[in-house]
Amino acid sequence: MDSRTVFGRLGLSKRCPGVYAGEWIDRPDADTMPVVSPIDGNVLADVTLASEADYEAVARTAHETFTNWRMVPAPVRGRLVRDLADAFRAVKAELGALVTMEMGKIRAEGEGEVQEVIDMADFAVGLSRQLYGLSMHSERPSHRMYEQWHPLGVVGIVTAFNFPAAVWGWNALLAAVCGDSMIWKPASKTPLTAIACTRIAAKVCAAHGHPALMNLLIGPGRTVGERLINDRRVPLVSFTGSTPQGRRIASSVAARLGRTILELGGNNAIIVMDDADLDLAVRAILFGAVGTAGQRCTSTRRIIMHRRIAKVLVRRLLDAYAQIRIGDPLDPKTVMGPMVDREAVGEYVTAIRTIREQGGEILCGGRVLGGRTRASGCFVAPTLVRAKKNLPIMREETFAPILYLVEAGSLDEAIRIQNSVDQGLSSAIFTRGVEAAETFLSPRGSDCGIANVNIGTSGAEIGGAFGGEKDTGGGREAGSDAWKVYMRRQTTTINHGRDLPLAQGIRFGS
Ligand code: UN1
Repeated sequence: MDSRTVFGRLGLSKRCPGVYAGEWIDRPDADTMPVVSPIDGNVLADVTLASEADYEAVARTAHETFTNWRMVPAPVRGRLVRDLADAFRAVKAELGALVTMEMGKIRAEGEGEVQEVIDMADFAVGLSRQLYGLSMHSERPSHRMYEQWHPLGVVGIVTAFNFPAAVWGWNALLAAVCGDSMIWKPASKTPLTAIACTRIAAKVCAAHGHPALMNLLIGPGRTVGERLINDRRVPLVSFTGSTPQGRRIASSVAARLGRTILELGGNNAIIVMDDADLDLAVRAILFGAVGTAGQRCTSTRRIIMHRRIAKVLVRRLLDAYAQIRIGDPLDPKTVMGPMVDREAVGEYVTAIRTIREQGGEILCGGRVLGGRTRASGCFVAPTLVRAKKNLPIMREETFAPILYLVEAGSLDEAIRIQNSVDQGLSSAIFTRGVEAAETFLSPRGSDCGIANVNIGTSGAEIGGAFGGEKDTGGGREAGSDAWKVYMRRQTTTINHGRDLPLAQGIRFGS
């Protein structure tokens, strides 16, 4: 599929407005930004950027829409989301290809990401009839007590380049059934996917009479991002990105007593025990470490291998790494495409230098891949690093296909190493033994938000709550009861008697 077809099917042009507030805002004097494909370095389109005045227009419109949308019954809100699911189904291949062209993940993963939006929409439709509150027994006679969940307000959704559609879907589709309107500020590295998703959403929302439900704001974090974070009309900010940025956003939003959902850095490890099925483990490690060119929050960054199988596992990983097909991510045979841009490649290069300085042994990879077909300069070799001891750099999340291999002599030691980093997103163990598996899942096991057995660290389904502990920020998105953060809880007590008994048996006055 070429970019012409994709642009045509998704309604994109060479100049795309980057602001949507119930209608597309395109001022002729707006600043523009080129979107460069990491595949070949070609400019895909120019995108116009929001000014601070545009922010105000978006925020005002989103808030107005909220005041109407909150009064629509939740199951009726679900119908809009059901139509959204169908609209995304209809362009799954094209939107998946756009993700590939814009940020470089392979076609299968690009389409998988769109599927994640569709799955999330299906989940949200069901949820629209299940926004349950509890009812309690009142201690007072002729009293009824229960809780209900009301829409919250305008939700700010700030997303990263690596999942340019799915993470918006996690938030937007829950927010929509919960009765919230929203403002999406996508990463400036992936504005086209955001524009395409918003175009799809806008059409459906308009058909349901709420054109400004899902708004878009592409612009610099310094100006429009800051406005969003500090805006009291936005009671919830959902942020996906780095830990330092998340820390800053959290403190700004907390200062005005707003809520945040933070999905920040990961530093995910797989423990491979001596009784593991190594076929499974190698396949999971490959997908986790090399998938999306190591640029998922859930990417596998560390392998903690039991000393008894270390030698054979390393040999098998070296064999597997030698066969990874790196190249054009639009080619179905490719397993790893480019990194998102040259800046990301720069970080990879710096990390490789640091690894060498700290005494890590590069077993394979460790270099930028040149050549005529790789003119964009964004292709790198996936890298295996043997670390005799914990290198300081292993504490950091380097967003690149670099995998550290360390040994452990026991399960306890492996868990200690696994938990020794600041981040706490995803984790996994490969073992056939119930004792090791259950210990890993027990309170003294993995300290992460996600803990898997005989499954890698990445590729979670939407049905579970997604997120992590410690420096990962503590937020939860997508499935389970993640919806509750998008609503406000109201506890209600109704007196249907003729008396006014007080709680705690207090007698007041006569
Ligand atoms: C992310 O990297 O920010 O579990 C999200 C996964 C995907 C989502 C990753 N479903 O790998």
